[in-house]
Amino acid sequence: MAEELFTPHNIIVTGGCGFIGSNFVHYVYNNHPDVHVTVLDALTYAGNLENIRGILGDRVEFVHGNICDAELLDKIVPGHDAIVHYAAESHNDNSIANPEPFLKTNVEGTFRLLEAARKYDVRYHHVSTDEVYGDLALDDPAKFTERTPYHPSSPYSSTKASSDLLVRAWHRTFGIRATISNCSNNYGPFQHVEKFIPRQITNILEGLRPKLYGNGENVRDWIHTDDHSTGVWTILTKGRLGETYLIGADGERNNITVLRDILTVMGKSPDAFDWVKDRPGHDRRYAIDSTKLRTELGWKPTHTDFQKGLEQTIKWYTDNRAWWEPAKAATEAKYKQQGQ
Ligand code: NAD
Ligand code: TDX
Repeated sequence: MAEELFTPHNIIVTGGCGFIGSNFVHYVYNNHPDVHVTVLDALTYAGNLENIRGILGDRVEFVHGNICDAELLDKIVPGHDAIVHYAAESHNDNSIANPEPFLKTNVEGTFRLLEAARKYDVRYHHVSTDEVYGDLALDDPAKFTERTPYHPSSPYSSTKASSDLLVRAWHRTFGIRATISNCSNNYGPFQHVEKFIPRQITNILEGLRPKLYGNGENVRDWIHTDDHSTGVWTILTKGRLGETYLIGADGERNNITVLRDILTVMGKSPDAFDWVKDRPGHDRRYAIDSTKLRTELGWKPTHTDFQKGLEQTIKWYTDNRAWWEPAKAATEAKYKQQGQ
């Protein structure tokens, strides 16, 4: 296993009140007690301070602000030794309905952070997605690797691809100490009810029927968010500067299989769902080959029992209605308008 090349003490986590960012903050809090975390989050519709409230204190501090705010970055970045950048507009359907915030946050926001990392010589890790590679055919044995050409399909994935390219240019031209990770679909606690798995679970809990896009055959490569956290930590501390690493846990499943699993675990008929309008430009299949991260840096996922992870996630949403109920009605109203 590669030696730690970088020992962070005082990191900024952008988007640390969102789904994956807040799970990462919990991971650092629980596993790296010598590390102080400053969460920088604008608390958009997707951010929720409740996700980290229980660990706020000496080791986890919260700053309410926007990553596009250069003056704010000038105030908070000095004194930190790394930025781990999770903040984003993250939902494909929203990017189709209204792309502009995606350009602002994902492209301009990344630019501002890169400039701050350059000015204050701070290590920078960029959290990105496998969607930058576009999609694969359902019957193609191939998976994405770090060498797959960029070919994004949606406004969301094209802004994430743009941000990755900015990071590469800032590393090469200005020498900023940067790494990039591209991860597959995450699931677990604190995921917004707009996303596939939480939407279906909370629909069932509310007495609504789950909604499946298109023919349900689209494949996603599921990874538990805790495995994403260890992947990012491994790259932050051991990754080679300027490199990209793919994070994935060999979790390919089509949507209809996942939906039927959810229905079955929740005691419903596996056919008790509605077929709805497909997503425009809907990517068919994502699949990650994470050999580089595994062999070069010695990472491996540990939450690979998808059935068990799904059952735990269903239990989490069942036990935490107060967390998701405030967002549910507005989310479903938006989907209804879109015919989904
Ligand atoms: P999320 O939508 O749940 O959370 C995004 C967070 O960023 C929220 O807390 C929000 O308030 C904050 N934010 C948004 N705009 C901001 C701004 N301008 N300034 C400061 N904060 C802002 O997203 P997520 O699903 O947790 O995704 C986190 C990151 O991981 C994103 O960069 C996403 O592209 C990437 N990613 C997600 C997945 C997935 O399956 N969800 C997979 C691979 C990569
Ligand atoms: O109600 C639904 N019904 C449905 O069939 C929803 C919300 C989704 N779907 C389908 C669309 C996708 O094929 O389920 C699949 C997963 O959808 P999302 O949860 O919206 O995720 P996806 O578009 O795959 O993108 C996610 O993974 C990659 C994250 O939202 C991105 O931030 C990440 O980069």
